[in-house]
Amino acid sequence: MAQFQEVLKQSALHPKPAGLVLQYGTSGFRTNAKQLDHIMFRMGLLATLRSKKTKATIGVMVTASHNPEEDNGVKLIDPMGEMVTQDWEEHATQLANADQEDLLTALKNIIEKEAINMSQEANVFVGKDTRSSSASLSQAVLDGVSALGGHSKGKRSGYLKDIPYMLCNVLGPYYGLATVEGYYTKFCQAFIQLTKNTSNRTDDQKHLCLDGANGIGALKVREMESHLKKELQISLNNDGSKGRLNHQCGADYVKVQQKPPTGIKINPGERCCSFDGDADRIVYYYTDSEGTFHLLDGDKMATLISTFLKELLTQAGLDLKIAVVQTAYANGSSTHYLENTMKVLVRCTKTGVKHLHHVAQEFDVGVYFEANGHGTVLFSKAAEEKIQQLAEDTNVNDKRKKAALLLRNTINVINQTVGDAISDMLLIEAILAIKGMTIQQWDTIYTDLPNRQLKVKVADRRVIDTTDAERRAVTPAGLQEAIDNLVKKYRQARSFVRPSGTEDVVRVYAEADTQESADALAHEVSLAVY
Ligand code: NG1
Ligand code: ZN
Repeated sequence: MAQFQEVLKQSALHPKPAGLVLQYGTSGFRTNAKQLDHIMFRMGLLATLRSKKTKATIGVMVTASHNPEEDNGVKLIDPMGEMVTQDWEEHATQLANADQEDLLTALKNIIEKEAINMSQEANVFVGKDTRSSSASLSQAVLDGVSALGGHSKGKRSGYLKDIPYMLCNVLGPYYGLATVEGYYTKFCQAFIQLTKNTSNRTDDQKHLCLDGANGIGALKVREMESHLKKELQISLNNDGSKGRLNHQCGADYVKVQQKPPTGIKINPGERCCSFDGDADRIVYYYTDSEGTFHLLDGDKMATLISTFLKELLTQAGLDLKIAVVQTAYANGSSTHYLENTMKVLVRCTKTGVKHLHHVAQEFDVGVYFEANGHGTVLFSKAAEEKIQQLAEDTNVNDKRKKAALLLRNTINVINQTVGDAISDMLLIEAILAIKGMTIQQWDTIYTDLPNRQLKVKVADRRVIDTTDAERRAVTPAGLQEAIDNLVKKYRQARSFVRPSGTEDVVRVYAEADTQESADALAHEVSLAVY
């Protein structure tokens, strides 16, 4: 077929380096940008097939999130903003690793296995972050799409040049609003509605210090600012005009280093937050009058949000099941507080937002966050309908009505398709405004247990297999027993190990009653991993 001839011709311009093997992991393909040209072309091909199969638009995001500037990556997004299924992750790995001369065979295998009708039209939406390699790599995706006769959506021969990948998030439920303007309007209007009668909010609370990690989120916040009508005044640092992406800044740096981004002057008590490079993670922080740094991570956000929603559901008299979904990395104090003080159902699942998203879908209201600041809230269709009905009901008392209206606007400020730092920021800002709460007051809801995360390089990280949402190691034999014995030596201690899904390392996590104990336990456990 002529189509396949074109694939052959184009693929010669995007050759695969001999011997290179890459795996489609938690975050798609991610490695040094120099190794990714053929992968991008092939993911353009695969996205076109996926679009033909689903008869819907597929998103391709070119980004390596919080990784350094020299890396890049790519992941495919299904029509509702979700990650592609396991089967298609395997197709991606196979297509990526096929030798140049076997590419057509690998492609035809997928077409056959998935019974794809090749005459079906295909649409692919390509987005990219601000890395210097992203322009040519996203062009390689587009070459793949056009080689198989797919259409790519957007401006200028279909290339969404300056629209960030995060807009792929609005491809799904908010399809009608899948433009930059639509995105700003929807979220900012909801924010303004939520904060408009907040008598407890001081002018000070309208000010927020933001570290944009020199990434795409910074550019978008600049464009969005006017829509906020001064209801939120953002002083934007690391806006991409000088510094390098994620370099000594950004959510990952702040979380892992437990310190503010380099070069930003923070006044004591000032409320600050950092996005990661592709703006799907956010963490908050402040320094106190003694200069001590305080981090408010994904667990603190999940706690604030779920407490707020639970209170509103109670006030509205709505019997909806709410749960918080966490991973093994959630601080033990947050889980304890949610279960014992807030009496909220908590579920623990494997690392990676797709797992959290999946579990959150089981509830009327599912709040999910990874400790690193990646998360959102999901509302079931039935829950949204009940809230909507109550908000429109003229026969309910003022208290219930007010709660229902707040819930409705809260739904509108949330990007339910996937974690989105801008929407999460507006949600947190709105809750703090409504509660008249300072960042210090939010921080003292519970006190984090001191913790430490380490990376260990091993010959083959896959020898470690885990169970119980990654909290226990099944193999190699004896490892879990060794960890259990080490944990017994410390108070309020917990530790686990798991192979990373995005880096060639084993991650060690430990928490205990003091920082010294957490550090010592993490160190001892990492020695047991060797
Ligand atoms: P791995 O490398 O599997 O630990 C990391 C993060 C995840 C998730 C993914 C995708 C930690 C401990 N792990 O996964 O939470 O965000 O990257 O970016 O933060
Ligand atoms: Zn990210």
